[in-house]
Amino acid sequence: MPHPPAPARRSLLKALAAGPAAAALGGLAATPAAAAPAAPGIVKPLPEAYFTVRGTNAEARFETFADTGPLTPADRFFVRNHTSTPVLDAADWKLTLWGDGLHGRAPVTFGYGQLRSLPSVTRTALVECAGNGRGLYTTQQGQTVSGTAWTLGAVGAARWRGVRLADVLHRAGLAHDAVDLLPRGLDDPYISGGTDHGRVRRPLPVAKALDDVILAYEMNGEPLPYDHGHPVRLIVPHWIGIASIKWLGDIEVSTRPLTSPWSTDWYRLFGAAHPAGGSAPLTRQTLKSAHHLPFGATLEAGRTHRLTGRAWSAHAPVRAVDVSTDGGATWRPARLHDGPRRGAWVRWSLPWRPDRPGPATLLSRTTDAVGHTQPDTAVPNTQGYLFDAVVRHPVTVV
Ligand SMILES: Nc1nc2c(c(=O)[nH]1)N[C@H]1C(S)=C(S)[C@@H](COP(=O)(O)O)O[C@H]1N2
Ligand SMILES: [Mo]
Repeated sequence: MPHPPAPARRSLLKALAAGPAAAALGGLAATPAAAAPAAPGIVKPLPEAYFTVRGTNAEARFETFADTGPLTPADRFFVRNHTSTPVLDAADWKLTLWGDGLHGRAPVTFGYGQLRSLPSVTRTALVECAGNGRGLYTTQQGQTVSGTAWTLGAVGAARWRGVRLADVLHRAGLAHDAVDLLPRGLDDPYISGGTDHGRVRRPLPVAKALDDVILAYEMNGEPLPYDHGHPVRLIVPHWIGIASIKWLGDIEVSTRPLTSPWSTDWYRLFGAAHPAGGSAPLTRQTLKSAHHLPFGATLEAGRTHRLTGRAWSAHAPVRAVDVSTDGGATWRPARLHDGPRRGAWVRWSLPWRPDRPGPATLLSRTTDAVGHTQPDTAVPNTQGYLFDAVVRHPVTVV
């Protein structure tokens, strides 16, 4: 059995509670929110106007994306932490590749400076948690599922700059018969239900790694923020968020298929509608759309409102968004404000003039260029992954 090398040295700066120091670090402009509520282990400020804290995680309030463009600013981006953000110093950081899938079979390391000196690539990609929308299995479909009850804000889009993982693998001497990688984070081991599951890690097939995966060191033109993986994280385009390992420390390279609890126990589909032992490990995200309105928003009768929102699909560019303002009885095509590009979301709008006061249900439905369309009901799974159904968005006309 190969043994992992010692973890890369980490610089344990003082734990930063969300406070004045953290505010200074995050560089956040003055916001309407009062004091930022602390989420255990998240460094950046989490103004209540922009975030809902859920355990060790922070969900973005989807409606507040109305004032953002195609990219989600780093200080507005959701955070999903299994434990807590490690504050790492790029100067001390190194990445170790090791395993029988390397020619030399000896570990190969890359320092931060070395990585920065390799040819860089920049691309826009969404990061979306596999559980985004999980809460709707319960609120919309009446099903009990385990996990963080996100609504729709466990997603964001950013412009990532970094090095192709393919380039690093080739420099490290990738063997032709390597099949799987196991990238692992430098955050603390994840302990749940009394079991130490070790550090966050999930197998990544070599084929995907060579295709479009990036070792990212910049987010929207700035060094990666602490909470989003500083100094280096993976970005695995179109795949569920867990694939994009933050605070990357080492990558096992193997000629045999690898597993971790993140591919065996979690991030697969279990339940009556799925194969007895569970589905294959999840890879691609699904498709969704949402309104830039809080649930229960009030809108004035007798006025024309400009409904806005966004739509996205991990399969293909968004081709159309249809919106219903009468609970699904009739539908109108929304106007799309961004060119169709896979891996980016599309902002949409539609005018609506409600005549009478009372409750109303708004719906939006994405169709992508290869014909996927959001179903009325998502097929349930016990851990509530990949919610894809049309969301029934309650509002009140006053
Ligand atoms: N090392 C490490 N990587 C991680 C995680 C983590 O807890 N530790 N969470 C994963 C999950 S489940 C998601 S959805 C994304 C979230 O990325 P973000 O916090 O930058 O939005 O990071 C992934 N990478
Ligand atoms: Mo996630």
